[in-house]
Amino acid sequence: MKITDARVIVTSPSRNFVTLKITTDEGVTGLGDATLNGRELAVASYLTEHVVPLLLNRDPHRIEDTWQFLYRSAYWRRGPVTMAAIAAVDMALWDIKGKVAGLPVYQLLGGASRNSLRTYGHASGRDLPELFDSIRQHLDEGYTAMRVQTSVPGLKAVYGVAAQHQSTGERYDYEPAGRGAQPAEEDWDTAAYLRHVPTVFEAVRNEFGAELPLLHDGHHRMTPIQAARLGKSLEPYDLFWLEDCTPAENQDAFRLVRQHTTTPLAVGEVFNTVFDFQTLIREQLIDYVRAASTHFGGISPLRKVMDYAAQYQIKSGFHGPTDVSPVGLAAQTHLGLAIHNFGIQEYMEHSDKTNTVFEQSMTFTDGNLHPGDAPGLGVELNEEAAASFPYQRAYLPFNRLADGTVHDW
Ligand code: EZ4
Ligand code: CO
Repeated sequence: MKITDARVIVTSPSRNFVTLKITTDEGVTGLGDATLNGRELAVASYLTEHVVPLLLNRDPHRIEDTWQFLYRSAYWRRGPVTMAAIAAVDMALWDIKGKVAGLPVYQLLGGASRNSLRTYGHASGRDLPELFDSIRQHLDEGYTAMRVQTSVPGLKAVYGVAAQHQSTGERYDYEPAGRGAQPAEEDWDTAAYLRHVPTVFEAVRNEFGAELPLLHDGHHRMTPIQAARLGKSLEPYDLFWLEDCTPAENQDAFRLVRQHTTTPLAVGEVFNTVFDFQTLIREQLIDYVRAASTHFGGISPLRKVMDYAAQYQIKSGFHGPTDVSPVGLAAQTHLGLAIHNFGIQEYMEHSDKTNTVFEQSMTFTDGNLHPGDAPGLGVELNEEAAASFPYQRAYLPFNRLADGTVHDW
């Protein structure tokens, strides 16, 4: 079998997606997700200009060999653009292998280790009544675990609050990137945040009881000692995890956090390779791996990092925002079903427009995802629909402190 065609399709149904479509001489097609929020065209160009010419005439069955070839022959390794491009190739080849075998990809990864994947939804509110309504709405939709984000008194716009208006005036929905020529500027005050968050979780526990698993995302905004303090102050409310409490470019930072708190820690949505997790896993500084198949080089390396994590009783909590396309979400849903150390799957439902472009076999029932039993990944691209939603420039917001200093967003 040979690869005879590979094409990049950029489409923007509600938000931008970059998809690689590989075709073989036998007419089998495979899809891969290369979406990098706010930098989509860089990955599209990396693929079109430098990767697609290398794929032609290769054997699509040689997934590991192709991955190693693209990773090592570039000489300059890693980075989000390169790894999103390699991820798309990896996923598309798994998709093809599944279709040729007549099996869903999870069967090729060892078969199902569970019936379906528990997900968590995204509850948020500008104040407690709005947050409680959001939690109730998610419970009604079947979710059995919930990420909780709220506004902070004194701040105009805070990450993750669906009903809060962006400075551009648009609804600040789950997808934080705003279409336009410039990123939206938001404000931030860590001291105000640290004072406010524990009061929110106390109120949520009082209203909803002890059993509902609650998660929270710190979105890389704290220093290590601030993160340690937040973890400690949230201990009475028994979080499922505290995510991205501090940036992890310096993995050593997590030692300090870990010394101070038993709140479980999750990190890794912006990581590209296993090396980003090396110290964190070996020293058991985290509890959940947040990588996304799309930004981590695909299914193959994500499988490897999960096998490494398994030795330390660390579980998966793969990144599942809307900027992971239905193809990327399917890829990690197949993997999550197969691995033993699955933890939870983030699920941010895609828009109706997105679901018309990406036709999916995946099901969402009682808060649980299943990738379906269609051969391959179970996602097909409706190219006609995709073409009707051309790319639109969009950027993630950025933060400034009160004195004008740029702060982590
Ligand atoms: O803000 O993927 O846990 N989820 C997140 C995401 C990120 C977006 C950025 O594009 O932190 O919602
Ligand atoms: Co996050």
